[in-house]
Amino acid sequence: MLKLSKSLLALTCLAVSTIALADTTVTMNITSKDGTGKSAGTVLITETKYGLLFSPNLHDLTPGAHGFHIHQNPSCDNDGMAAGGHFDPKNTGKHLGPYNNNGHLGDLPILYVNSDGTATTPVLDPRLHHIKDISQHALMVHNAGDNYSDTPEKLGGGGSRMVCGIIK
Ligand SMILES: [Cu+2]
Ligand SMILES: [Zn+2]
Repeated sequence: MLKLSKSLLALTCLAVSTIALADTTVTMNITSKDGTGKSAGTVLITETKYGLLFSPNLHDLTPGAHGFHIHQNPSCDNDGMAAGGHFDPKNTGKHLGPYNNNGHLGDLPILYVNSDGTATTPVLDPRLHHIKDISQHALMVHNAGDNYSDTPEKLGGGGSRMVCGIIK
């Protein structure tokens, strides 16, 4: 009987490890000329059945809403500008946010920073499912917010690039 329950346990453990979904941790830094300024923490990206979940563990940010995107190039150099435009594999040329299939695939939900400068609330992008599809691109937090539109300002009005990391 003991032997049976042990093998049952082993079988259960095997099943659980087989269905475990992938995750990756992105190291984030304040942008600078060479791309790696002061450490700003990490963002854990997890594959869930609802889409990719981005769980920030960030600090030293300015409080409030910040534009949060995947940018095309795997570089944070030149104050984040080397990352290029928003990840847009379908070449839509449109910034429409995370709940619209006709725009940039790299448009993530807004990241909210607490009054103490930390960001800890996870956000989900329901259009993204596999980490491999976004690896070798940059993950970017902007200084300003994001209205998920190209008007009145292009790219949601996020302005300059505050924190950046490379998705491995
Ligand atoms: Cu951006
Ligand atoms: Zn965009």
